Amino acid sequence: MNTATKLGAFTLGLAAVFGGAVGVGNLTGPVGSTAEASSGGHGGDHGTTKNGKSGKSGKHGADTPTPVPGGLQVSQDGYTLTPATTTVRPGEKTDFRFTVTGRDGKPVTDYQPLHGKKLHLIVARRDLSGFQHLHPVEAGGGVWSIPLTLPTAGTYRFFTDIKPAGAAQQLTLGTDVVAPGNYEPAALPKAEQVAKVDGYEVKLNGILTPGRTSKLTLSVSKDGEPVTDLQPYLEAYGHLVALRDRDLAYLHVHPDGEPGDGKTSPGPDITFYAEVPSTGAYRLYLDFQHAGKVRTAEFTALAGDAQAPQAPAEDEPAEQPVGHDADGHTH
Ligand SMILES: [Cu+2]
Repeated sequence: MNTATKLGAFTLGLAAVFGGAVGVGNLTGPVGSTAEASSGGHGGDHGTTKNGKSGKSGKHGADTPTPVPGGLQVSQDGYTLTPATTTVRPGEKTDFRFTVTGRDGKPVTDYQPLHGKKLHLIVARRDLSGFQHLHPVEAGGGVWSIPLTLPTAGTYRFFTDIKPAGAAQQLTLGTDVVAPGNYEPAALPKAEQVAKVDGYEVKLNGILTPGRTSKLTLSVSKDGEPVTDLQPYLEAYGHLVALRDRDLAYLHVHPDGEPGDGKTSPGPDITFYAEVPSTGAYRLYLDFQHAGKVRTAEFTALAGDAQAPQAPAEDEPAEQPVGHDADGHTH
């Protein structure tokens, strides 16, 4: 069939384009161990974040080897993200289709749901604008389908958060998709602790410290009043994705606590534990649901040397990265 031929061709094309990057990934250490240590999960797998301590490849020289963050590889642990097309016309809605192929080369059809979905698709332009969090549907035979519009020209990064049945851990695979045309890359917005969206104001407290678990608190208010009736969205009061500036390394962190656990309130605060792999700038995207609608608040945050401005006075005294406890989850 045409489709099969097409997919085959794309596999080859992607292999050629991304060969270099994949090679680098392989050189950094056993794929299994790096992936296991990655904190870029969509939440399902707790207990995999013994990050800074887990490296053992010895190929990085004297420094502690750093696990490879999620989203940088199109292929990992034998699973490969294969879009049916890597070009999408800007501004036009298309039926975007892709497969994830497994070790046997066939499309994966059996997934373990993560936060209520078998597959989460995150899209962002490479300048960190145009964030979308989508949930494609299964079109049969392991093919995923989603109506998609890339609003403006540019190169976009597509991430799939998945846990194929039988895979050792969940994976974030990434591929580029181009919307051809001239475009001006947007400058990264400066680091700010308040983001506004749709009449909501979200305040970010906490500091990202590379290699350590950092507590982040996001407080949602509307018209100056704290929002205390956030609605569960995908089994949480908030979902936070962090993308590293320039290479779009991907971290998906989840809140501390979940709806219905008897101790997590529906706002105004949503607490996350995040671990960023390095210093530098990150773009944070918080999805939250209120009054029946999901909105995304975006922040630029600086980790490490280039730290964010001091937290305001009302921040908790021990806002510094809370040492993480034994189970080391990424919530
Ligand atoms: Cu999702």
